[in-house]
Amino acid sequence: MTTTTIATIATIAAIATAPGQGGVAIVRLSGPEAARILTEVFRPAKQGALTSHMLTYGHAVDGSRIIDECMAVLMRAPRSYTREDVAELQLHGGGYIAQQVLQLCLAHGAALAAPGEFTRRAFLNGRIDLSQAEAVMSLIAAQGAQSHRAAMRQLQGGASSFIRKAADELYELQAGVAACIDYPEEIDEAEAASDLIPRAEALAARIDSACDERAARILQSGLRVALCGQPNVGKSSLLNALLGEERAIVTPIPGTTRDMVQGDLTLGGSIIHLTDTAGLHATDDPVEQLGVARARRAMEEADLVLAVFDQSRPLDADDRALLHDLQGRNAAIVLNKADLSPVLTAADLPALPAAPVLTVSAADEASLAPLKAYLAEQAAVSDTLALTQPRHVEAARRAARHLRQAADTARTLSVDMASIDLQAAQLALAEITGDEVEERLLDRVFGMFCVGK
Ligand SMILES: Nc1nc2c(ncn2[C@@H]2O[C@H](COP(=O)(O)OP(=O)(O)OP(=O)(O)O)[C@@H](O)[C@H]2O)c(=O)[nH]1
Ligand SMILES: [Mg+2]
Repeated sequence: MTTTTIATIATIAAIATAPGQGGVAIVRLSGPEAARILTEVFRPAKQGALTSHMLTYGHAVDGSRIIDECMAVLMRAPRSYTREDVAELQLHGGGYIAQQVLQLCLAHGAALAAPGEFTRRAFLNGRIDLSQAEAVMSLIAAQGAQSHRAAMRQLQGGASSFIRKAADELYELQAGVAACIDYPEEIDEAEAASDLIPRAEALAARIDSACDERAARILQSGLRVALCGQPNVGKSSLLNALLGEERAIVTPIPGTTRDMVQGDLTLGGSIIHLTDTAGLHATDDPVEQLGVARARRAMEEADLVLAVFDQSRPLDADDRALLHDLQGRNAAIVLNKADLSPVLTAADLPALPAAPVLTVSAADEASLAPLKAYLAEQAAVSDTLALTQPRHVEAARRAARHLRQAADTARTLSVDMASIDLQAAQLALAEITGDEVEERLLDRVFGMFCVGK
């Protein structure tokens, strides 16, 4: 006789709201014991069973001791976030009460939820696919309208439908290859290759065109902008003026900023991460040298370099060296101190076709409008982008590479050998929606969530 062990699903619990004081704190439960545990820790004001999906007034209790006056809701499976029974207690905000109620739930048999475990269950129970689960995390992390829109599109299945369409097409290619392998006397190899090659290449091109690493990164973490230039040109003053606060120290002494000073602002619904850096110049001071090395690193890592010059001074050798460094980078030239009489103008600068010249005065807020408009434009990402997560873009690029490899294999070796590349492409696409995932990938994705979601 064989014995089967049925893995019992734990009922998980966590505080779903952010730590700290607030109007409301929510303790959430999910799993087969959620309803029972709720009845242990919640006493409705009116006697009677809790109705599913109905908010009920009552008290959080530990036996006869009242912990809080609260609201509770039970959402019976499958009409819940996780598709399991879910219960929530809406308590008064503040860590102490929520912690007490959570401990009570644990004492009544719940297990503490891991980060992202509620959403992981929603995924495992088929309510959402992996890309939608990640969209939940992006929604929570969204700091501006642009990343919010992208996350919403993804949650509504934007990425999934693009990937599923590509996967369907790929299945057709795979079916063609399988037929060629199964019926070699009926299907001509050369004919099959001439069908497969252009279709695999076209699909690879379509997938590639949906991939924009820069856009995915900007949506995820904003546009990284480095303010660079010689000492005293007004980099820190510009940082402060753009942020609208005195974040960095400003003095007439060259070499004031030594470390990087950072701040975020929202322009046109996008997040801009500004980094003010130490003035670039040759120095014997070891502290300044470290600052200059950091400034160079910030320049390397930036999506956009704002090269700041003092337009009341003529261009010197160090300025020319900076202009030279800008070649091949995404950069703009900012001529600062426009309120002083101009010595340096756009005409004195060597031609840098890709770098616009913007004249501003950190001392005059209105003069910053064109610079702000330029930053907003740089951070804008198309609203029609199908893939908006770096993980998805990476997997899609991999799928496209395998497809091109399949075309090559069909051209140089044989159609049946190409089936290996097609299968690899299919697996890469399935990673995005989570149709084919390893436990490790799930751990990585859901490990980035907060506890309680
Ligand atoms: N007139 C005028 N003065 C400015 C302007 N911007 C900055 N300054 C002055 O220029 C001096 C240097 O400004 P900072 O912002 O500290 O310059 P920085 O580029 O950060 O200098 P370092 O930190 O030394 O690299 C200060 O005295 C500022 O008040 C401007 O637009 N007009
Ligand atoms: Mg400074």
